[in-house]
Parts: sequence; structure tokens; C-alpha cells
Amino acid sequence: MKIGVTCYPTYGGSGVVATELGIELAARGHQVHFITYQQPFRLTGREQGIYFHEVAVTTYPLFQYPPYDLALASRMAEVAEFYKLDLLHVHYAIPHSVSALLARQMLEAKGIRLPFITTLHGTDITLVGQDPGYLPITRFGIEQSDGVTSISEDLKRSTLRDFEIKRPIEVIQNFVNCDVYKPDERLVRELRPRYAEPGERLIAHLSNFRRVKRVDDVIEVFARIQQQVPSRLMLIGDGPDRSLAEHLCVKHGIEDRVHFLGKQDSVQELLPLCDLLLMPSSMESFGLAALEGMACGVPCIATRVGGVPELVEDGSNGLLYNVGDVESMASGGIALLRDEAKLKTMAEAARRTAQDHFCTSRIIPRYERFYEQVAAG
Ligand code: GMT
Repeated sequence: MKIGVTCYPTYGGSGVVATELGIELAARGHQVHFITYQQPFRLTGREQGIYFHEVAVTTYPLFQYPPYDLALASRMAEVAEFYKLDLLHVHYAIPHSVSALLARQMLEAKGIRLPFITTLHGTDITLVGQDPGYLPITRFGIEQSDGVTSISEDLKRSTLRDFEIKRPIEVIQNFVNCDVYKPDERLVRELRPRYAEPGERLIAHLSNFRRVKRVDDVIEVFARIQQQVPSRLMLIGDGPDRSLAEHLCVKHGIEDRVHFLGKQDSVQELLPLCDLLLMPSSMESFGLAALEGMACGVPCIATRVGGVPELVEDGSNGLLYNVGDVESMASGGIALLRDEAKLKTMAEAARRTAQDHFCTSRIIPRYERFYEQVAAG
């Protein structure tokens, strides 16, 4: 098929899912056209079967807010007509579903059919979409979509409830390529000494450092763990709460035990080095970072929120706690890191969960079937 994809191309779970999906679809022989303001960060521009179409937004002194949504709609319609796309797949409802709706209408006027699918990722529903200024238009975009998918059962439930949506929503959960994200002894031998001394544990956190990720809790938990278990913390990512994290490291006197790596493209080379991942978010509609860690054989200490329990089974492939309960997260982490046998069993269970339920080979065919269904009308 010929598929147009729109997403936020910078760091963030929805952009990662859109890009990885595009890569997997192109590898299966589909033609994938990304239509965004910037090339998605996990693409090199040299992938076979993948094309990138930049959306240029013209500014004018009159525009206090340049109309990106309109420029996007216009480009979507142009690309769809020129390349004879079968459908558009937009990731994150705001504003992408409304731009796709406009593009569909523009082409309808020319007698060209362009169905579109909206994938809901999380904050488009649970945070931004709930803003009274955005809710009616987000609901409209979802209702008008030719197909809607959600990345967890929990997100589907909250969308139906909070947006009073009546239409069907297909749940297609996040996925990971288990041949790329995997335990890797060679990497451990070669790279781990850069981040931890022999006999030390290495703990990771991977996020965009937004408030919802509770990076302060990551530091609080680690500050307690490192008092009992020799360990280091690897922080992968960057964002608004990075200075807060730095400030807390200084407060606890642990700045020399914490590696701030900033934004990283190849997290599959870093996650396998670690023993444990911390994801204490106040909300996660799925928790892709945890899944990527689990595929690498790294179990996760996470919060019992949103779609996380669909992935992490408490005590089996990870540990779950209430939001903000840093004391329990720290004692759970200390006990686990001290018990080599339990840690190994949990690491294996984490990897198995990724392979058995969330591997690309299981999830991508579900998208393909859904595309066929929507394209057929
Ligand atoms: O939280 C992020 O990392 C960004 C956000 C996004 O939309 O870019 O992520 C959401 O989508 C991910 C991929 O589907 C999910 O795995 C995350 O759980 C979800 N984040 C939240 O719900 C806070």
C-alpha cells in the first residue's frame, strides 16, 4: 500500500511509534510517506521505501501564530494526490486528525478518496485533549476519522468515557523490534565500564523529562537506592524538568553518580547495559520506554497508572507502585538489586513479555489488516 504518515517528528513516544511503524511497513514492501515539519529523528533519510515531505509554514507579520494545521492539510492533499496514497495515518489526534479531515475534504471535491486513520497515544486524550479549548475539536477529529486506534485498552476506555465517543476504537498496543532491542553481552562488556564500576548496579530512566514523567521521583528513588546498593543512574533524554533533576542531584550530593546523557538516538545500545529501569510517571497510556527496556532484559519499577498494568505484571516481569510512593519504590528496588536470582528471573520474564505479546511480528500485521479494512471502506 501507499501510506501517508503524520506525527510529531521530535522526541516523544508517539513520534517513535510512528517512525518505527513506518520503518517496519517499508521493510514489508509498503511505500511510506512521512508528511511533517521535520524529518522524524529516528530516520536517516536513506531507508528504502520511505519518503519525507517537509511541511513549510510561511509566516507573515499578521500571523501571531503561523497556521501549521492548514499548511499540513494542504501538503497532505498534495502528496496524497501526487503519489496516489491509499490512506493517511496520523499519530496524536491534535491537530493531525483535523488536518487530515481537511485534506480528505479537499480531495473529495476533486473526486479522489483519501481515508484517514487516527492513532491516539495518550496526552492527546488524557491531558491536552481535556483542555476545554481543545476537547470539542479533538472529539470531532476522532469522530470523523475513517478508523481510530488506541495504544492500550485503558486509553480506549478513557477516550470513550471522557470524550463521549460512540464509534469503535481498535486497540493496537505499542510494539518493539525484539531483534534490535535485546540483551547484548558484547555491548555490556564494551560499554558498561564507561558508566559503572565493577560491582555497581546501573539504573536507567528514559523520557522527555516532562512533568508527567516525575523525574524528581527518579532522583529521589535513586538517592535512596544508592545509599544501600552501590549504583549509578543513567538519565536518557532531555526536556523541561532536566534542571530540576540536576538541582536535586546537587541537593542529595549524588551528582557524580548520575550520568545525564541528553537526547539519544540509539537507545538500544544503552538500555542493555542496565539492571533496572525507573518509570514513576503520573500517567502513561502505555509506557513505551518500559517496553523497550523489557525487550533488552531490563525490568522496570513503574507506577500503577493508565495502560502500564497491561505491560508490567507486578512481581513477575517488574514492580508496580502508587504514584509518588518513592519510599516503597526505593525499598523494592534495593531488595531486587540485592537478589541476583530474583533480578535474573524478572529480567527473563520482562524479555519474554516483549517477545510474546509486543514484538513487531505480532503487532505490525494488525496495522496492515486495519489499513486494508479502512482502505476498502
Ligand atoms: O509521554 C511521552 O513520551 C510522549 C507521548 C507522545 O505522545 O509522544 O507518549 C505517549 O505515547 C507513547 C507511545 O504510544 C506511550 O507509550 C506513552 O505512554 C504516552 N505517554 C503518556 O501517556 C504520558
